[in-house]
Amino acid sequence: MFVLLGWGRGQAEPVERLEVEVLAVLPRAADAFTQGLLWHRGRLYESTGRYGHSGLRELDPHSGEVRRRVDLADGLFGEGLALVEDRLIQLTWREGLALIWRRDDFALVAAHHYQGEGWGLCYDGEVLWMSDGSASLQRRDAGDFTLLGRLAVTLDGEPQYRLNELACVGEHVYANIWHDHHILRIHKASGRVDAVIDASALLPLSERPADREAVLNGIAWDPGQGVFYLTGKLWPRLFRVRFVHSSPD
Ligand SMILES: [Ca+2]
Repeated sequence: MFVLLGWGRGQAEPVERLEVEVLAVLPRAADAFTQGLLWHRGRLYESTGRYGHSGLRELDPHSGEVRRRVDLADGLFGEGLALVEDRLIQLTWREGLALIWRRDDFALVAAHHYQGEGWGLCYDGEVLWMSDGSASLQRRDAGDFTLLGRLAVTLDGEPQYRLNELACVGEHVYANIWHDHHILRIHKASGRVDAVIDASALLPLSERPADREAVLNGIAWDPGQGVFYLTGKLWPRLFRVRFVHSSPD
């Protein structure tokens, strides 16, 4: 009996506790209310939010400089961003519109409609993963944006709410949490969080904007270098980082 109980407990693999190793600190435009961030072939693409300030930008990941930008109509609040082939897909918060942009020239070529709120988005090469502020991720068709299913996200069996900006990396979806300094590594097959990354050390308090919504948001993966880019809403800095095991005290 005791053996069986012990065996049962032993099946739950421990959740890894990771922290952020900063490789580079980059300046960037502090007017960006970042809602989506992705890396592609030496460029960063960013979706910014807030009504009247939303847009799509291309940044140089070395200088932080804005290379291209296009503004959204005042009635649209930009959210998560993903790249499918040569199309950037940009969510909107409460407008139910996924805007399809041609990456080459930032021409708006189409839009898909969806129900509910749009928060984060990433593409894993097969399907899109989308967050909506709840404790589950939506799986959507990369072609026509049809909802394919939902994945409940749990940490030690508990639902994890307010999943926000996303990055698809192999078998995982990384999600930063709204108004929190943690990033979750979510196993796509099970929804189980198998690592928690503490990103609290990123931006010194002295550099934090006064705006209470200026929270950690924005995670992009560069597969060539094996590094992540992180930022926050209205933050004056971008960070090139790795996730590493916490150093023992
Ligand atoms: Ca992202």
